[in-house]
Amino acid sequence: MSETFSQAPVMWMRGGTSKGGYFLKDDLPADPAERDAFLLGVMGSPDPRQIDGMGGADPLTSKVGVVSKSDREGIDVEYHFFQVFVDQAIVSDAQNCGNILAGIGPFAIERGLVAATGDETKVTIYMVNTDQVAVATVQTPGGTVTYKGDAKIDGVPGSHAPVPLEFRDTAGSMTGALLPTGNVVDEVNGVKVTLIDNGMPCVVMKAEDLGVTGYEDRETLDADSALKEKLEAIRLAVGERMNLGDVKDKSVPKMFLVSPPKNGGAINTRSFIPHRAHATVGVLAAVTVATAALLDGSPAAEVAQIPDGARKTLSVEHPTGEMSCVLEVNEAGDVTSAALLRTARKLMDGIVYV
Ligand code: NQM
Repeated sequence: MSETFSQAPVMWMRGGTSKGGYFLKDDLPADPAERDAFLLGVMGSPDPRQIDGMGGADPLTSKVGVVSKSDREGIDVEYHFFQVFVDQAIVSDAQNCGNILAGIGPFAIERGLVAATGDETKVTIYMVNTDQVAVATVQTPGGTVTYKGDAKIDGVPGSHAPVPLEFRDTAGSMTGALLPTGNVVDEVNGVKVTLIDNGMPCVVMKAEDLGVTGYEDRETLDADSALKEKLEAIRLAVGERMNLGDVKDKSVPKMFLVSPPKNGGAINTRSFIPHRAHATVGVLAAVTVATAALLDGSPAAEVAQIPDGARKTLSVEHPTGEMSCVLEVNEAGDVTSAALLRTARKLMDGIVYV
């Protein structure tokens, strides 16, 4: 831990179904090693309970967004996401996070990096992790960010101001190609998988091929060590093939078990991020699994119900509800854009100490 860097201004926010610290880049050490040591101290990692820090003892609440003004043309701010591991001394930017992204627009306006433009303010965000762009629409009645509103998302109690997110050209975000092996289906350890990245590197397979139904709750899946061993063996085997290198200490690829929808949606999911079962589903991960469901012959397509039309709303079912992804599909069948509804909420604004 750095002797010199021991405190920083931070806003703690819920972004979608995740929660974490939002920092201005200038408020953190420029040196990556010093920054990572500080962030570990902020969260209280490594420790399964994160008792000496702000982390919530769950990968979904041990997240950091670092924001700065951008000089790039047409871009307002830059967002660098960091996953602070709970029980290992690892801070990784080898993945993006679409849930924490939901708080970036409000944070940028609150910190004065972007001026509110009326009752709604569009914030164009360059996502450093994946070299891609997202547009968030923030409610700013009277020129001030509001978190109050009628929008509901599954996995978060109550209703809040809507923060619609739009993504374009997310294919190959970390792996260089939508299908990094060039195949819709690969076989790994006897299991048919789709290795795919439309914003988040994911391994998509049928739940039944792993010996589960895919309708288990998070706790049941988290307690299934035999399942987790099989998933980790597949994950480690595909890292290089997905152009992600050795993924032992990385939080990607995410592991998806899919099964037929049960509640009128397009597909049912249980995901692992990558070791704990997700309480809901990641944003870019949902876009990626929905994209997999559009690929003829894929395990996801075998179980999915796909709506007609070039603009498709695919409801991705998860352990506590669903997430609707609106996908635009071109004549070749490629997904050209994705839009989702999220909400966010400022929880506190102050100084964090390590
Ligand atoms: O896929 C969790 C989350 C995520 C990621 C994770 C996410 C995304 O739900 O864009 O949002 O995969 O670790 O916050």
